[in-house]
Amino acid sequence: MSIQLFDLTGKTALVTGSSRGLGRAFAEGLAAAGAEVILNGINEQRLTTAAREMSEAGHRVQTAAFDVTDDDAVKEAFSRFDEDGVEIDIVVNNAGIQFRKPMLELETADWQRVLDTNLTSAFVVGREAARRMVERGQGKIINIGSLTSELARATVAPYTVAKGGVKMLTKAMAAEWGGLGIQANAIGPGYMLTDMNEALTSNPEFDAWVKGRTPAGRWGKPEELIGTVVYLASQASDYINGQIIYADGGMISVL
Ligand code: GCO
Repeated sequence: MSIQLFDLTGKTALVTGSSRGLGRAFAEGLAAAGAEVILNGINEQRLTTAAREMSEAGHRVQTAAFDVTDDDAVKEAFSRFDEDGVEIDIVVNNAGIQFRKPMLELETADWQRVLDTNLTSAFVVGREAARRMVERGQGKIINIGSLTSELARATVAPYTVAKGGVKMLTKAMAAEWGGLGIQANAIGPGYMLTDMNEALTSNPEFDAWVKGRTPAGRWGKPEELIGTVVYLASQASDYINGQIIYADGGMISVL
């Protein structure tokens, strides 16, 4: 047994939605483990800044701006990777949005937008990546679930449905691609300190609820997900397939 099991030198990882938040932490973790990282997002300026900061920190990083909810844009991005000889070994389907509204007031278009961004994108990007991975007989797909992959919370129905779907998409990928050399697994983060959760972290009642409800007694920091993403991206997890690992300070295990 050696720590080299976790070494990602020579691998290329695409992380969707990675100019900030959890995606950025995933990208930095994979880069620190040796991977060349492709940052993705739709805001070119934010991507360029993130890429510059990561390069200055000594990481190998590129950017690919495309909209993960646009089927054609995803296909074009992968065609460009093909033309440039870029082979994606690891995909982290991280791109996601939140929209908090009680269902009785929720418009169908907002429901759809959340499903497109948080669930369908993982299928579309995963499919394009897997089409190439099966030719090489190897690849790692890491989908980002949530505590809401298992449990509902009022006001976030479409997110909950999308993240429940991400869990089952992960199993579907394992079922179809496991025999072709691909491992598809998911990470289910707990309540994390990110921009997306700003409305929650700044709400004293919600903050107290999270701290009281989580055995760890605190929110998670994005960098605390790095060990899990590196594990799932590496040879160390070659016989793990279709799993969702909750990195949540123990929240999902207790009432
Ligand atoms: C929410 C949050 C979610 C949680 C996540 C915990 O409104 O519920 O924005 O993103 O942080 O569900 O896993």
